[in-house]
Amino acid sequence: FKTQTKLGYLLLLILCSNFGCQSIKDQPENTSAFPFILPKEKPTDRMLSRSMERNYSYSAPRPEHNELYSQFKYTELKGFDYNDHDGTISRRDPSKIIFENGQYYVWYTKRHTPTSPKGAKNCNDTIPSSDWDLSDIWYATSKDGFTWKEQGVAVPRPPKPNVGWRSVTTTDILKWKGKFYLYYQGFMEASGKRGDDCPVAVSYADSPDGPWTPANKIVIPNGKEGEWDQYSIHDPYPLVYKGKIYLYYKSDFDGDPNLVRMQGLAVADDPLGPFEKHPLNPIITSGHETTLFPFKDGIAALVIKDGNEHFTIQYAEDGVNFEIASISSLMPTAAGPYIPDAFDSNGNGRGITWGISHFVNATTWSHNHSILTRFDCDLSLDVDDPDMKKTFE
Ligand code: AAL
Repeated sequence: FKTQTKLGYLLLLILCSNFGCQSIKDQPENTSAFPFILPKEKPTDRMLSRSMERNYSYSAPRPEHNELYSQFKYTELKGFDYNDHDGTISRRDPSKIIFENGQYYVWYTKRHTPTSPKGAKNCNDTIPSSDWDLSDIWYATSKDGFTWKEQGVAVPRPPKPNVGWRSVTTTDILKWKGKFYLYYQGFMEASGKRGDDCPVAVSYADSPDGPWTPANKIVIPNGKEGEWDQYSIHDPYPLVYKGKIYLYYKSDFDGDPNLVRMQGLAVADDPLGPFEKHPLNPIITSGHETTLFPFKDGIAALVIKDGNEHFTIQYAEDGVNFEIASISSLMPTAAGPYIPDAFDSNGNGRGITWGISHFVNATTWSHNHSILTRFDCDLSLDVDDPDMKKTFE
């Protein structure tokens, strides 16, 4: 036994000297204090702490000089009525914003029910279980992005047993070859009764004002049994990238004790499918709702709310392999940015400066409703004074 223990220690020593301690051992000996001006290039003549190593992996030493860093400013929107915020009207999960016919367009989940949500046990055909139960997809237009006019329903819940008969929610817009496509979650059961295990459906139109024709089929199916996205495909979010439709979505490992939310990608040549799920899925390990935009020749993502990398802004030069570009705070929930080049696919993404997100009033079930709000940020390459804009002082 003793010989075995000694051998064990010896092995550990060899392993440690070869692997564990290697990076420190191989570093240069210089341990003198850093000079008073932060070196622009990563020093090679001295030892670096892990944190200093990492600091040289960001694009700038100060976050506000990093083009993918921003703070976020919020402004109340004009034009939406909320019934004195009694919980009977809710608007949430806005789409990205597009500019057509001289005005901005946004689509969103709207619930207008006789009562506020009462939970899965107390819901029925008219009483909602959750904030997004018994909802339809509505749209609004604006000339300035602050005052909006609600235009009406774009995609109503279809009759049973079509996809989404219980609720249609969480939509996003694609423009492809002159036509418009709205992707959305189609609930076949109340939220809270595993109705949230829903797939994605699509409707299409020749104009952003509709009329919208439902394809009446599942366009992004849940994963097969045992796959990470077997339970749900949420927050469908299409962009056009490299001449194809890149549709990002959220799903979750059915974790114990909680769901572990991550994001996947499905790619298609035709808006009605078939969509091919990316072999590297999940491609973002954090976040909740999806918010992405073309940036330079890649794709940037606002990663918010859930996961080890929540409240970061990330970048993938191939739209797939995301890295943390910056860490932020008070980021917009369920953000739908105005993306002028969302469907251009020209390898020259310009970024974003504003959009619409939601705030949830969830202090009690009975008053659970959400409101849409405007956010402003500086994630645009067209605003290039690094000392301006990044902080809203
Ligand atoms: C959201 C989204 C999806 C979920 C629910 C409604 O913010 O992630 O839409 O299903 O919550």
